Amino acid sequence: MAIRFPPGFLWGAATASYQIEGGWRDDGKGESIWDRFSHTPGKVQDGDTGDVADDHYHRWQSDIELMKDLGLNAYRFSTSWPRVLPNGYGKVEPRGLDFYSRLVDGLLDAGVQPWITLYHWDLPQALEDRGGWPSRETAFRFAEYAEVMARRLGDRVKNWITLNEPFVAAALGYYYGIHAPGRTSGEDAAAATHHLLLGHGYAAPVIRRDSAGSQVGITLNYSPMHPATDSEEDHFAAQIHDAFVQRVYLDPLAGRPYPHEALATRGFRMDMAQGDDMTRIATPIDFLGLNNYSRDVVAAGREVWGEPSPDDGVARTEMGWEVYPQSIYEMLMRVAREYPFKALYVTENGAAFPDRVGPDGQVDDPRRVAFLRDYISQAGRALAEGAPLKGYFVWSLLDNFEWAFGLSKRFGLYYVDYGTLARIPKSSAKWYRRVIAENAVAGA
Ligand code: IFM
Repeated sequence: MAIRFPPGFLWGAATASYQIEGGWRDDGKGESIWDRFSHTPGKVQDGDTGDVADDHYHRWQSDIELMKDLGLNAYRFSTSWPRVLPNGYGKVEPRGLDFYSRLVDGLLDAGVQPWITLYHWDLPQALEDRGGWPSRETAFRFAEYAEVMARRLGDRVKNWITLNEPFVAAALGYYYGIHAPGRTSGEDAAAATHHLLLGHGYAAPVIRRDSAGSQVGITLNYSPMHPATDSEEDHFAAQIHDAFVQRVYLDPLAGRPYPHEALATRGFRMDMAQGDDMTRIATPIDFLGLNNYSRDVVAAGREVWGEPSPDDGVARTEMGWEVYPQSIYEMLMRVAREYPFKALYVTENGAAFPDRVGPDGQVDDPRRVAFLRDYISQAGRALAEGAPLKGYFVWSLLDNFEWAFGLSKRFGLYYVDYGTLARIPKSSAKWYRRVIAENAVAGA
């Protein structure tokens, strides 16, 4: 049975600056924490870097053609802060800003709505050197950067996302140390969490002021937390993990306090708020973006990011993440039920599989087609049951630099040959083109 979506439902695809642009030193761009991290031996698989990545910085025009071929309504991309402000603040690099301005014009000419994410993890290294996100100053620098972007692009860009997955930026970057800048301090991670949210709170009204009529939101990662067994301990562990990964963002954005008690069980103290910080953080947003890939199965004492996946015969993607389509439904229903956000967008959903170019030069990826079909169907189910879901973005348009995994994981609708940088549409691209054209997804 086909699941139909309402007229005007937004179909998109997403990318991020460091993951696709390359051109890491072009046109006056400053160093980002990911440039520094990926150039540090041992940090990224196979020593890969984003120096070239998909070379989108030079191939953006032909990449827009790919979007046109798909019939995308919207393209979510991030802007690189150090490309525009090489020192993180102060002097603007006009060539960096011009790049994004040309990209936006190209998208609009192609009939594709630009959706900008201002921070997708590539902090200027100069700001990390001054303390990074654990420093309160970074929140104010972020708002200044948002102002530069909104002033230049706000006449044409009407959809803005302040931050992508602040949990990942704070926890993986400052606590687990497996992402840039590679720090491992609970205190720093807690401070980074607060200052990321504060940066969002200061930036959102600035964007609204300088981009008339725009919609402003923030994107969080979300995995339903399921207890591994029915034991009380596992139920408790799942609740704590939910607070640690999700509620620590959702609650203050909705005007509630941080989930202090739950965080304290893991030794986290969120006591760095000053003055009207919590009111700032709760500044009204027009939509909430949610990224979903799977659920987490949480057992007491094992609620650690990056645990090896149990060898339990469950279908998994190449990331080791369980294929669990209902997770997107559970996420949308829970957020719709418990939080007051008026509009929800799935701003990322997708899967990595070990795609290969066949002898006929084609890339057939039936597992990704099945994955997307089943997840999108579950999103449609949530919408039919009342979740205010307005749109959906596939992660990702192109295979790209998957952070600590380097170029080894392929999430794209388009395959990228990293030797020639040629793009090849996978079967999933052709399948998604039909979904967009029909505004419907055919059942299994
Ligand atoms: O590639 C990332 C993206 O940058 C943020 N969300 C998850 C994706 C897959 O890991």
